[in-house]
Amino acid sequence: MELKRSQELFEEAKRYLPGGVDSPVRAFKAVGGTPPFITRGKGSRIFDADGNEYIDYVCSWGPLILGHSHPRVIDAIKQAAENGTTFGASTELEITLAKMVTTAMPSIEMLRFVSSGTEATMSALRLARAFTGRDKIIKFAGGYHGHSDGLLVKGGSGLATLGLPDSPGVPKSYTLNTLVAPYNDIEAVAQLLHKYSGEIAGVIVEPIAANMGVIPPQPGFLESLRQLTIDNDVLLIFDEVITGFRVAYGGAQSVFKITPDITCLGKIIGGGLPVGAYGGRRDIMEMIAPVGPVYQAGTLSGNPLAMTAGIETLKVLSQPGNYERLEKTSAKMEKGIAEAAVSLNCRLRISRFASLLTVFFTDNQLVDFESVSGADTAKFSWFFHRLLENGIYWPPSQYEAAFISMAHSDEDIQKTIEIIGMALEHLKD
Ligand code: KE4
Repeated sequence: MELKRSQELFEEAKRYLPGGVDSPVRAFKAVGGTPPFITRGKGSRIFDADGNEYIDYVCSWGPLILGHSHPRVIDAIKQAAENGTTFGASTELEITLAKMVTTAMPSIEMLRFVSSGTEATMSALRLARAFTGRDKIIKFAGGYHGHSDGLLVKGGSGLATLGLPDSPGVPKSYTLNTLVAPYNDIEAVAQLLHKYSGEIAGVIVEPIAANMGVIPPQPGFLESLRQLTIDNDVLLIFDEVITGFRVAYGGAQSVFKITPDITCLGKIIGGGLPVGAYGGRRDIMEMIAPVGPVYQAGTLSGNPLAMTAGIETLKVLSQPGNYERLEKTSAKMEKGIAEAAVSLNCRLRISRFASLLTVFFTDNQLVDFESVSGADTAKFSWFFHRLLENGIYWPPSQYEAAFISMAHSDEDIQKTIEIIGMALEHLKD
């Protein structure tokens, strides 16, 4: 796989951008090598500056559940752009997308659009603290909720990838109010709620963890979390930036039939353009300015192009049969990898929830960040590069999810399984 042009671009980019990237996980630091510079994407494929073609399982880290450059999304954006790109004033588009989101997720009676998942969770925490009058928040080790100061504690995603569970530059005082429990450990949450009774504003959780690799909730974990937060008068915040409209049209909350107090969204609702959102009970949301005293604002919040891309994406997604087809494709992928691993006597764990999937090079029971931290990241890096050089663009980190889209064909999946089988051939024990 020739990467000459990408290498040139990477070297030039490093002069202007830290690590040559605008988001750390793109730099391939954990897996080494040169990250391909992408020029275009179409359906399940992306193409790099050297003309190489890849089947893409990063899908921009989740937004592109329809695949790249879906014709309806592109046409809608083109038309909207003819009318202008941003007004700094309200548009009907925001109402249209808000209606679609609140219909899909009835726990969200009212919401505010922002421009990233980070803004969504940061604002949700401020709101929870204001609503309850309390300062402390519980998060889970390996949970990643964007890069706002108070949440950069035992974070997953790029923090775990780079071995930076916390980050310099975050004052100790900020993190004193961030309590951490192991994912799936309801007893630990109960102990924190007891120890800090009356001090905790909320619990923020990825209902299906996807930033330490994919770790589904153990049976009863989310239900117990909901009951504990009700019993302790603490808000439950579902971070559905990844799972929203991914695992079902109604998100994880519709799968587990749990009503959070606040939900954070991003990725898919922007259809590939920058969008985040936080929303929930009306009595909580009406604390947000200008109705209430909690301030939050954004120049490009509710951007007309981003709203248009999100609307078109949800219109396509809401058509019957889509999620059933995506489930079949994803199950075929999981089955193919599992069969290859067994036939090659390769010790690995495949963790999948709907179209989110991670191949872990460990045989630990995968329940929390500690259990995934023992995965063999050297094996993962080797696996990653064997796939990349054979035209499979897999997430460049053991602590990320692979995203399967509605654009991935049976042929794509079959080809991917064959190439994974070839890679595992060299990794068998
Ligand atoms: P953004 O600020 O990156 O739009 O969203 C932050 C965020 C919040 N909550 C969850 C559950 C998330 O997964 C994310 C961001 N996801 C990572 C991938 N695991 C984004 C990729 C990146 O950082 O480049």
